[in-house]
Amino acid sequence: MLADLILASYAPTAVRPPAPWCADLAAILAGPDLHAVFQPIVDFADARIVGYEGLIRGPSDSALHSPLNLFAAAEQCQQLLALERACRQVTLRRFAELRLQGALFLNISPQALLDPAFRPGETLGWMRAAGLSPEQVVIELTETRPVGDYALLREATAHYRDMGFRIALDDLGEGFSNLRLWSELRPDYVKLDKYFTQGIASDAAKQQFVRSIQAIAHATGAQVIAEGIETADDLACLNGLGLGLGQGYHLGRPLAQPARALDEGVTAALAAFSPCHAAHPWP
Ligand SMILES: [Ca+2]
Ligand SMILES: [Ca+2]
Repeated sequence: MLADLILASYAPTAVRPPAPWCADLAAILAGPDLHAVFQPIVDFADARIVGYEGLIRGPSDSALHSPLNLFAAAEQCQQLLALERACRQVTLRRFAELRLQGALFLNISPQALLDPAFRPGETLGWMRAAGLSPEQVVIELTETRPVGDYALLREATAHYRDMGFRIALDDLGEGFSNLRLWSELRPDYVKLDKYFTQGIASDAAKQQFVRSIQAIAHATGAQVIAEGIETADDLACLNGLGLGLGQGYHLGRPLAQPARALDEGVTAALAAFSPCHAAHPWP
C-alpha cells in the first residue's frame, strides 16, 4: 500500500504528502539518522572487488528507512537536493572510515550536478577531510527526471573529470534518454539496468542486447557493469558473454559492513567461465 502511495505521488496530479513526512524528513536531515551501506562491484576476470556503490538508508524505525520512501518524501517536500547533499556527506565519510578497497561509486543526479547551489568545493572539502582523492570516486549519474540541458551537463562532467573523478551512467535501459546521455557524455562506465541481466541465462533477446551494448562500450571506451545479478546462471551467462564487471545480491549485498572478498563458490564459478544455457529463440 505504501508503495502504491509513493508511486501515486510521482503522478502529475499528486497531492502533497502528509505533513509528518516533511517533518520527519526535516528531522532526518538535521540529525545523524542517515546511514550508508555499500554493495561490492566485482571484476569477473580475477574475481576481485574493485569498488562499492554507496547506498543510503533512513532511520530503521521509520517509514523513511527505505531509500524509495526517503527520496519520494524529499521530492514531495522539495528537499531533494538537500537530501542528496546529506547522503553524499554521509557516504564519503563512512567509505573512508571503513577503509574499503577500490573506488566509491557515488550516486548524484544530473539535477544536483547542474544546480547553481551545488558547490563542488564542498564535496571536495568533505573528501579531503576524509582522506579521499577524486581518483577514488566514480560519480554515478542517476537520471530520475529527463535531462534538460545536455551541453551544460557535458561541461559539468568534463569539469569533474579534469579534477580526477570518473563518470558512470546509471541504470542504462531504464531512464529517460540515457542512450543519448551515453553518446554525449562518454562515461567511463555504464551500469546496465537489472532488467537486462535478470533471467538473461534463458533469454536470447537479452543476450543480444548485452552483446550490442558491449560492442558500443568497446567502441566508446566504456566498461559495462551488469547490475542486479541474483543467480548463478545469470552470472555465468554474463561472464560467458564477456562482460567484465557486475553487481548484485549473488555477488554481495549492500551492507553497513560489506564483504571484502568474494565467496569461494562465486570465485570458482567465475573461473569456470561457462557459456549461457541454450536460450529460447528470439520470436
Ligand atoms: Ca546507482
Ligand atoms: Ca543502478
